[in-house]
Parts: sequence; structure tokens; C-alpha cells
Amino acid sequence: MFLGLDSSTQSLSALVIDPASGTIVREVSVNFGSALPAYRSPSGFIPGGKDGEVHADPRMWMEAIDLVFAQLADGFDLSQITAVACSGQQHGSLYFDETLESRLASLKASESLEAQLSGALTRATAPIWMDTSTGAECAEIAAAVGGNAEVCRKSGSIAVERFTGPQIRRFFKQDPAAYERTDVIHLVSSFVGSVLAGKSIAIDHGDGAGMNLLNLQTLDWDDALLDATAPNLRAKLPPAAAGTTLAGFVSEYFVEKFGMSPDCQVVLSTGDNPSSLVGMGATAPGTIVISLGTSDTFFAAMEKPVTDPQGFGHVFGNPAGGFMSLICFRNGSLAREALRDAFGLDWSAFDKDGLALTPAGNEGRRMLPFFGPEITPRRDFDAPVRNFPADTPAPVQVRALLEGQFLNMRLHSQWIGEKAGLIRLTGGASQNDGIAQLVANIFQAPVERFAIANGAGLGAALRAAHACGHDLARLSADFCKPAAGSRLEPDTALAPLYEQALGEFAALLKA
Ligand code: ADP
Ligand code: XUL
Repeated sequence: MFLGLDSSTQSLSALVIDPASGTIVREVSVNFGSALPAYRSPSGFIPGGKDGEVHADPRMWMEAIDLVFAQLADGFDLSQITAVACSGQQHGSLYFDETLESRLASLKASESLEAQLSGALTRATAPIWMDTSTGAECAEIAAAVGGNAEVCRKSGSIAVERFTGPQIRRFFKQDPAAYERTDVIHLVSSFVGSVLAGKSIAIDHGDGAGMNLLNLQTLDWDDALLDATAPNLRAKLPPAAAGTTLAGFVSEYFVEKFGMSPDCQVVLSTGDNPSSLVGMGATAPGTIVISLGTSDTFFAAMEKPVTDPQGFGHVFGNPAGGFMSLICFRNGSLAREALRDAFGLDWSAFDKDGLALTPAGNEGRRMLPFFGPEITPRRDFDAPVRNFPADTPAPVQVRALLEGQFLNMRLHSQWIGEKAGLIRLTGGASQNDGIAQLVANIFQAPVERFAIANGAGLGAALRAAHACGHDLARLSADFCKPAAGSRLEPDTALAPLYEQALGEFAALLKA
């Protein structure tokens, strides 16, 4: 059996698969907000950060590892686990002094992880992906290496506020002495993997590419980017390595405390988006994943690292080899919920019956679907921009919002240069048939829905099995199955209409 862990923004979840039977045999989860209220982080981060700062308390993540393993081991024999791999929210970073290695190597089962590891932290809090505080640092890094086009050519993304490099630079500028004391910087994913392995493990090319530090051609840390970020940084980073690397055996701590086998292997960790690519069975080009969660994300495998000339999209390593695109749309469910609540609607207004009240294409009424700041395309503002009069009937606005969101997604994914062959839809809103059909029609590709809620956790477990010799195509066929009857075909008669709508939407964006 194989164990996958996913340390996401709001929870740490664990999932065990049995490849012999092709089933998920165990799933548990620790919600940071409700299980660890002492950290006062109801949504997994410390509320009220100033100037765009969004940080989390790393001690909360340490405590959650003990809690999730206690749940896992309760009535379940963890010695059956052959290998474990982790996934984590991308970009977030933890900072430790030189005592980390000896602490990891000598963890005592009689004490908690938090008690034994938190003393090594050189930065009390960890910046996470929601942080937007590093605008100045992004500009400095870009200027130092010759512009954002160069940062993007090297690292697959322009300098981005939430990416780890700019966050490291901010720490170096704010507290140079603490930066100097820092011996090792981990991502959330590599940190959890390091705890399991009882030693610092390498950072994989999937999560590593979310740092503005990894050179996608050499797959090593880039000296110019390192120098532009902070002094002596290479010495403070774990090496970069392929995600299929076996990092070693699980630490004695987990053997003694939770009954894991001393022969259990730890596979390198990766970010939640690369991990979801595996969990959604989309590691080969042609299948696109659209996740409709709090934000909407669009990602797909790609062979060569093609970059977004506009600088909105990102390129990460694909855990199965090659690369992947990732585009993040901040106004996903956030905007859909805002419109739903403004009109006092429920989700049925966004479903088949609600959408049937208006014609496809909405008679040319196009909405800018940005109710709050947006990443793709970039829009900085605090108050919603509404280009529709408030008295426009609800059904017209609902259709306008949804068509605007998916036209925006189609427009801003064209740089990838591949037409969608198949779309795998996941996330809370994917269960909505009206929204799913609209996605099929706007992209003119069939849509399949998945029952799995935790694609990143499943991806981690599949990666663990793959690294130990299981065939990934076989694992995908067994575990990454669309829900029965969930497939929707595009209405091909609407192709010209949405082609025209795409042009109209692009013009509205420029206006
Ligand atoms: P995340 O993992 O980002 O927290 P989820 O993928 O769990 O988010 O999605 C949760 C969101 O899905 C909710 O915030 C809600 O807006 C949306 N959602 C749930 N059901 C529906 C539905 N039937 N139609 C549209 N959106 C829905
Ligand atoms: C990706 C990103 C988010 C986090 C959330 O660039 O910032 O998707 O990985 O978990």
C-alpha cells in the first residue's frame, strides 16, 4: 500500500491506496482551523496581515503531522505502507537554523514534532501563496537579471509576489541577521517530506519551479536568480531533483510512534498542482484539468517549457517528466458566490435550468468577471468592478459572469498552443451540470468529472507507488476514473458563436 499526504491551505489530509485492488483504502484529514484552534487561523493562515502579507504558523503544520498520523494509525496497520510521498500548497516557505538536521535525525517518539522542531525556526511565520506583499522585491529581482522576460525565460514565470524567491528576498531585507542564521529553507511540501525522512530532502522540479529560482533548462538553481534574490542562497537551499527520487527510509519516529515499517520509503514531495496533475490522470499532453475551487486553476502537461509571453501563466515540472502549465484565476468561486449572494440565489440559478433562461452567447452582453483583485489578467483593486447596471436581471448577469470567466480562461490559455482534447473538471463547482456544459461549449471539448475530492492527495499516493516501480499508466487507469455518466459533449453548433464571443471579450478587456 502507498500513502499520500497533502498539506493544503486549510488542512493536512492523508490517503492510502492499494494498487492490487485499485482502491483507496483509507482517507483522513486534519482541518487546521478546527483541530488546532490555539493558532487562531480558522482558514489555515493568520488573519489580518498588513500590506498584503499572508503568513501561517509552521508550528501548526508540525502539530498537524502528529494528529494526522494518530488518526491514520487508529485501527489501521501502517506497517503495510511500502512508500509515502507528500504534496503541499505551493510557494510557502519555512526557515531553519543549523540545528534542524540533528533535530530531524534524533526525533524522540515520546515527544511531539512541534516540541522538537520549532526551536530551529529562524522565521517565526511562513509566507504562503496568498501573500501579495513582495511587489518591491519582484521589481528588484527582475531589474537585477535584466527584466521580467529574462526571469520568465529562465524560471518559467515572471517574478511573482507569492513565489518563494521574492518572499526570501523580503525576509533578507527585513531581518538580515535572521536570514544569515538560516541554514536551510524548505517549501511546505519538502518540509513535510523531510520530517518523514528524518533529514532534509531535495526539492522536486514541480514545486521548485514555483520559486522563481529554478532554471528550467538546466533543472538546477540559477546563479543569476539566486544572486538577485539574496546572498549565499544556494547554500541555504536543498538541491533540486526529479520528483521520482527515493529520498530514504521513513524516520524511526514514525516507526516507533505510529507503527510504520522501517523499510517504508520516502519519495520526494511536490506541489499540490503538480500532484493533482498525477491524481487527475493528466500527466500526458492533450488532457486539460480545470479545477473550480475557491479560485479556478487551469493546468495541463506540456513537453517543452513554453512560457506565457504576457507573464500570467506559469511553467512547472511535471512529476511524470516534462513540464506542465498552470494558470490561476483568483476570481473563481469567490466571484460566483458574490453574485449568488448579491441576488439571494442558490446554485440552481447557475445550473441547467437557470442557464436555460438566457441564450448561449447572452446576445453579446459580456461581463468582466473580476469582482476582486485578479491574477489573470492582472487587476489590482479592492472594490468590485461591475460593467453591468445593477438592475440587469439576475439570469443575464449569471450567464454573463460564467461566460466571462470561461472566455477569460480560454483567452489566457492560448499561449500553451494546444487545443483542449479532453477536459477533466474538478473542484466544488464541477458538480454543477450547467457550469460543466458551459465549459464544454466554450472550449469545444468533452468534459469529464471526477468524484475524488482530493486529487493532490491521490496524486501523492500514486507518485509513491510509481516511484516504487508501479506503472503510472496502469495506476491512472485504475484510480483516475471519471464518475459514471459524468461525461458531457460540447454542442458543436455553438463553436462559431463562442469564437466570436472570444473576440468580443478580448476587446472588452482592452477597452
Ligand atoms: P477549495 O478546495 O478551493 O476550498 P472546493 O474545490 O472544495 O474549494 O470548492 C468549493 C466551492 O465550490 C465552494 O466555495 C462553492 O462556491 C463551490 N460550489 C459548491 N457546489 C457548487 C455548485 N453546485 N455550483 C457552483 N459552485 C459550487
Ligand atoms: C499555484 C498557487 C495555488 C497553491 C494553492 O501557483 O498559488 O494553487 O498551490 O494550494
